[in-house]
Amino acid sequence: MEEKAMFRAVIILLSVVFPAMTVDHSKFKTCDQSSFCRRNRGMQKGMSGYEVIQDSLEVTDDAVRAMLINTKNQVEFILEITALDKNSLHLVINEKNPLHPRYVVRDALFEDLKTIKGFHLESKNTEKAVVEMGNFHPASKIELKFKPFTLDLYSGGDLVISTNSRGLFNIEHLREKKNPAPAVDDAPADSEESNKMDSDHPGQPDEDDVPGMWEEHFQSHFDSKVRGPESISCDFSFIGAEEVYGIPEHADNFALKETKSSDPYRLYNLDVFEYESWSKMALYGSIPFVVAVGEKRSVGLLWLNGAETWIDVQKGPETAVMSSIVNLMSGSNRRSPQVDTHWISESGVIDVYFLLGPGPKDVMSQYGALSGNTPLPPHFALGFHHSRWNYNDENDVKSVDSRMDEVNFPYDFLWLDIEHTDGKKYFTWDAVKFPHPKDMIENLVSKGRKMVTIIDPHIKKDNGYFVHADAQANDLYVKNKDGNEYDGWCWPGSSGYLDFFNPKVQEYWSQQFTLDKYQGSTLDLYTWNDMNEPSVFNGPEITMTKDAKHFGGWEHRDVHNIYGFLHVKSSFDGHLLRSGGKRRPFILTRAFFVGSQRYAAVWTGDNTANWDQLKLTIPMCLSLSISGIGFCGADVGGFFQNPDEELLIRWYQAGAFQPFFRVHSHIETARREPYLYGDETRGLLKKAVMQRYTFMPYWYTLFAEYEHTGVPPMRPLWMEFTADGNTLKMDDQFMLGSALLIAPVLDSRASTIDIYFPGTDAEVWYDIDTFKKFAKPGFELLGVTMASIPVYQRGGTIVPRKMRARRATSLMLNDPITLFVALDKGMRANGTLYMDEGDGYEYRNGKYALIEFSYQNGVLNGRNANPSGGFESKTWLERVVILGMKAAPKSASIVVGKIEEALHFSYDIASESLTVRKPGILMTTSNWNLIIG
Ligand code: NBV
Repeated sequence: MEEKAMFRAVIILLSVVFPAMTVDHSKFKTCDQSSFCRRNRGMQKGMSGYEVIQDSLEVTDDAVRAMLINTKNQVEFILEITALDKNSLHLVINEKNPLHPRYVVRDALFEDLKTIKGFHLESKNTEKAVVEMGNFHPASKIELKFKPFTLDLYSGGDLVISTNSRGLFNIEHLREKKNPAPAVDDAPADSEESNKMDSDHPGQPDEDDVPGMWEEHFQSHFDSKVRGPESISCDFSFIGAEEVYGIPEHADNFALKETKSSDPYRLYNLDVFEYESWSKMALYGSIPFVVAVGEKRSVGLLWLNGAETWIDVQKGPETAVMSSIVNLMSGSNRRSPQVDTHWISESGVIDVYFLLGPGPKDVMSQYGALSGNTPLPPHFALGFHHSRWNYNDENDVKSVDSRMDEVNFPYDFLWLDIEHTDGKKYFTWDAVKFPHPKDMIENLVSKGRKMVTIIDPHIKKDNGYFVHADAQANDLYVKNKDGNEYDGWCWPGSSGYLDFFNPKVQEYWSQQFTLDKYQGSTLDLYTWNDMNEPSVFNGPEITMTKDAKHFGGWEHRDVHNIYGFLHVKSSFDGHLLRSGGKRRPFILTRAFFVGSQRYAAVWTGDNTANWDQLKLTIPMCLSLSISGIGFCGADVGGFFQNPDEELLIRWYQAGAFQPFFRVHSHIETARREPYLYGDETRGLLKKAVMQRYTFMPYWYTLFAEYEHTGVPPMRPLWMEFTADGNTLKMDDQFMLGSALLIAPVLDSRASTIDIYFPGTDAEVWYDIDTFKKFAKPGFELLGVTMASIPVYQRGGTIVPRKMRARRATSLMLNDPITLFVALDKGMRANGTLYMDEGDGYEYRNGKYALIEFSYQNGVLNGRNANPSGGFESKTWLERVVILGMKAAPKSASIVVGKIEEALHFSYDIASESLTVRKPGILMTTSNWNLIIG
């Protein structure tokens, strides 16, 4: 088919698949339409009937082991608990003698997980065993109750997580199909009947003949479940928790809502067209991880499973049961808060990590230790990106680039969407539109900029396409249930899907990025992995059929949520391969799973240009951030539809303070490059981007710290102000590191904004533009104009910035620094600045500078904490601005060793700010003092 005709066909197909240009709910399953969810959600409390076989209990220095039995059918299970460094426990429960092996997630977690010893049996009677974990801080205890099986975790004497206390634990053991065939879930497609599907009689999980167990229909799609039922489920209660957060990706509030009168939250990587605001529907990625936050402590729970998963959340009445026990034990009358969760997955084993905190930042570093931290991105990736579907040809690219320069609008990356390829064959270029890709890229690079091309995982079944030919010759495609090549419909038409579960495929894919293979590419061309849920236009729920087969014989059902993870892992490896490990990869992905942060940044997919979806950028990115994926962002301006100028300005302003900052939009939207707007609007857009650029040293320092600590740059307020309960439900403000409070304007025609200053009376905040001081915690109604980006620096912090305007961040690497020293009420402040070459891995050999700043008693000290690292930089200290200075000083001087030099300064009484000019020292100077006399 000719390309234009093909494109029209795809659009027609899409309009059939998605008729009303809004989410067509009938295309996506509810819990009731997913037989395993229906079965498990239908369980009544206390029904599960699993017991610990007392004599089987074995406690050694390094593990707790026991056998469980399902008393209803006598099937046995093995339970094992081990401990990981940094206060984490690992619980695995698997069938003792499964008919076939059950899928255990590999790859997702960090390779070097270290278990630690220290279990000790404290006591055992006929009801329970108590095991101490002395090596945890605070000391922890495990209480294993026998009948029914319950696992309670205590930390520092408090019950913090209870497993199966509501009796919803269940593992459907693998079994032979009975003869005659059990009832088939064969309600007619699309009928009301099919939507009801026995919801009045959900059936009990240990019965063998429940509809939907052995095969299932959804619309015109048939799922042959040759292995029959194999779902797992378990309840976990978080005692003392006020709120629970995480399990991205949903376009919903940050604090998880109760699901009593709705469907559970769903984790199933899906390409949802025009996704709705404030919805629990599954979106492109899945991280089955929650953080439970309470007044006293925070804990985390990772349910490591790559299959379709549903999670119920409940607070309130259930609380009474557990809290009354706790209160009885503690003698307290106060009802302690509690959040109950119920997790249901279609297959796999119970594979759970409990992260015992006790603080939210501890949970972040525990999760980072488990799933890996985000590696420091190349410096320029933190700049401003401009994209659209599509820039049409090389002339278009050239013109966009030069028109940005004509109006002096800074940017770092230009992106090319699917139309740049030869007929949607990735790793190729349209020969007419992009005949000289290397020259095109070089032209951008000469301005200090970079380029990205999109590389999707579906492969056009075209015999002339080398990837397809290689895939067929080397057996690299996913198979259907009969063992033939799986065929799905995507952008190129009939497509094969590479089986990234096959190590051979991972290797093959990586090799395609090498410069000799990817013709027209250079080391300055980066990668965007889209459609990797995987998106299959004619598949059930727009994705791959669950009975498709992967390497090792696993069904797609077992691994669906991991597919995109392995796609980006292979792309990341490809980037490393092409540069011989010398340059840092930069990849953007839409689908994700536990650990994707090790390889890629994530954006929130195809949002829409409206105010709700601007608001959603904050909770969606916070959910990703606390689930390991701190390098996140949303399409600025909205992907679908055209934002008016006000919305676009506000979106730039919010996006400028979110980690991944990219404008992107649908092929049918009007162009929105900043030079197309009048002076006023363009000026405001530019101001937002310039603000971003001035904070580059701070962003880069935050990302450098992130690689080590796992604490994300974009943070919920409660991560910094744990004791402030008012922050728990906050969706419209966030912290950038521990120094900046960001409260973007998110409402149309706003003339005021109600800002919440968190913490106690001890805090003081400074407006970063006017230096106005706010010294009282609580809400404050402040006036805003279209130019306002409400950002406040916390007293007690020092933030490094670069105040000179440049057309790209790569040109700013050696620019001088301005330090903003925001004094706390005790007239003190601290901060850091991390610097390295901006790319490559020499920093891992120590070639970096880490400057630690502290201000007290009128002296600002700077010291390079890594003076022997060998990192040289031309960056010098241009200015120091001290906020909260009550009176003008008499003198200012800089002292290095024995040399003291007087400096010019000016004091502004209205804003109580002191500006000291040109201290002039190199930032890498090992030790210096700036003395305010
Ligand atoms: O490749 C085209 C688009 C892309 O622009 C967008 O960012 C992705 O999320 N892609 C989805 C496919 C089609 C969307 C309707």
